Amino acid sequence: MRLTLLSLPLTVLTTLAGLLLAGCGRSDAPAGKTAREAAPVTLGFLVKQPEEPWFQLEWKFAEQAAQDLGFRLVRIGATDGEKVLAGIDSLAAAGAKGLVICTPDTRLGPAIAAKTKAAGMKLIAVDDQFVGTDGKPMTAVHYLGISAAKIGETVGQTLAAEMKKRGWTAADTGVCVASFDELATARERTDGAIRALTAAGLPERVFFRAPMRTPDIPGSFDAVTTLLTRQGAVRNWLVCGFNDNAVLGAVRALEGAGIGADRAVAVGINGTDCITELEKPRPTAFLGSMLLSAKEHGYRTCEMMFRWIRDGVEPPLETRTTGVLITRENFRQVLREQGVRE
Ligand code: FCA
Repeated sequence: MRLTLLSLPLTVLTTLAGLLLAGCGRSDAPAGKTAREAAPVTLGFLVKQPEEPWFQLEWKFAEQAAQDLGFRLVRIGATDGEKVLAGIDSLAAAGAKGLVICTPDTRLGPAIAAKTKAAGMKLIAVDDQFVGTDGKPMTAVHYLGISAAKIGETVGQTLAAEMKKRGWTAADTGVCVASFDELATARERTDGAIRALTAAGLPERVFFRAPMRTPDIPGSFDAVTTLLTRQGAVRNWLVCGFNDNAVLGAVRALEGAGIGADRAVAVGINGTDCITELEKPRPTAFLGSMLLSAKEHGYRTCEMMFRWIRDGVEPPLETRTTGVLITRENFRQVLREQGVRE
């Protein structure tokens, strides 16, 4: 259903969203007006990888906010710059007042900021912070993202603890880093993991980077396959990456090289894209993941945007969220508690 909707033109989506919401009660209508009389606010929520469970969950929680607060939500999946700019044009034509966006390319930041400003739309970047023409983060644009370094460090500490538990040593262990350095939040995560593993006593020579060409499972699979053909002498592997897919691609590449759960241990980030992996009856090398809060990223960003538009309450310029480790032992319960799963 969601994918079918994605392929529809934006105007159709907007109409559909309007129809769907028309019947919903709106407890947040301005005083003196019923929900039906008040012109509903339209907000756009654009994501870079609509097929990734993480982004589908952000949308799910954004929709919850739309229902609770009574605004219209237009979901846009935009995998490249052209689609982003076309999406903003369509939103402007639909009279949208705000955009929450995880852009496919953070260097589009200045263009996105200019275009939304010209259309009178407020803007919040989510997950991936915009980068200015000077290569620095655009801190003047409101942003909600994860505490990337801290979360990466927890990944590293978890891997170090597991290595100790298994009695592996620096002499027989390598660290595979499925990296995607062109994205700042990705680089901060893997740098954090490397820092923690270094602090746990691993020397520089045991770290091996596998730079991903694309930020998805095939991108990681290819990069790690190449790494493994070069480093065939390494006995055991610790694996980190910037998100679940980066780590899953690495785990599949290790399996392809005949290295399974007895010789490899991997920890992801997102916690939303690895659920089927954790459900597999036989444990793979994928030990667990840092579960991020899709609700904070999807619901809270929309709530901030809505209050900003309706009540003039400007959100903080920067908000950072945390993560919690899920493993085979606790993932069902934690996912239920966080509203990710029934
Ligand atoms: C980035 C990643 C996503 C998710 C998000 C919080 O956008 O690509 O998978 O980790 O940050």
